[in-house]
Amino acid sequence: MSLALKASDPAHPAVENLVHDGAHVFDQRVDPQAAAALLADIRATRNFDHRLFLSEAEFDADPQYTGVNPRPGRNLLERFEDQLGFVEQAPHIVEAVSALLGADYEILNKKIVCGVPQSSVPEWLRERILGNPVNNLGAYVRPEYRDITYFYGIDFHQDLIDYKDRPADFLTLYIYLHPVTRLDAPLFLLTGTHALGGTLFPHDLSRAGPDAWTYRDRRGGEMTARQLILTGDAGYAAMWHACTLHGTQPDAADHERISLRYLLAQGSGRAGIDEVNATLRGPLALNETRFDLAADGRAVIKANTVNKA
Ligand SMILES: O=C(O)CCC(=O)C(=O)O
Repeated sequence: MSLALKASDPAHPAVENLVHDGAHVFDQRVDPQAAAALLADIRATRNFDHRLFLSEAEFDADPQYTGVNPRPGRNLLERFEDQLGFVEQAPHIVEAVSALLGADYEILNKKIVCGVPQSSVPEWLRERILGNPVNNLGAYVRPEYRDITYFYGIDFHQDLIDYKDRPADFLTLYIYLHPVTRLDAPLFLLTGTHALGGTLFPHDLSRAGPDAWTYRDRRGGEMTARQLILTGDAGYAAMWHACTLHGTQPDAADHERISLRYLLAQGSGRAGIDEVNATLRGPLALNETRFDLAADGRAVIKANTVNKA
């Protein structure tokens, strides 16, 4: 579906920010009242507590590690399609995205993401997933609730991770539906890291100061990246390049964090993203994106960098 209203504008500040930082944080929020109304409707669909999860015995009877994310026909946002205009038709969002992706940009994917608080994760599960780099809890969630993605933190990654062989011609747009503080599993973003292009997950990162990391691409390239923690009020909006490293720590608050995540892809013509991608010093696409999983999708590498941030 195309949302675009305006012609591509390569001089837009979002293009400049994507070139330099690999990310753009909007000065202006999307309508916080519309965000609150949508949040209330999402919260009314289920209890965001231990009842989300299978029991240990149920899980062990038939472990399913893949196909556990929202998909067409099982995506709670489909039910709220007519409430999404506050994001999808917000003039400042449409303008910035059009400048980057062209007026005929497309929504590749949209979903609700929940940061699950520690108090909601059953103890048996917490023990099992301790130290995993990707704690997408979909495998352990009851099938009827897999219309949302649930995280208990995810290590620094590029959103290219889910798109083998696809060039980085898309952006992620993230919207907070309620205030997100340092305790609510805010996104940690490593600015400028898109510059090294696609690299394999888990990434080669080491601490370079209180808010800085050394990032190596395992091809001889290296840079120092500043860590930005995305905290903000209801309606906060930010977007980033498919090669920009970001992640979350487990939710340390006593309630869930609920956000909207859009993947938006380039339209048919040249646009700001081409200008951004021309500055990258590494590949725009990868034929393998990660080496942390066994063939059945189980995590075999236990390591996590963002939790040390
Ligand atoms: O919302 C989260 O906790 C993590 C989301 C994220 O990094 C992603 O969806 O790529």
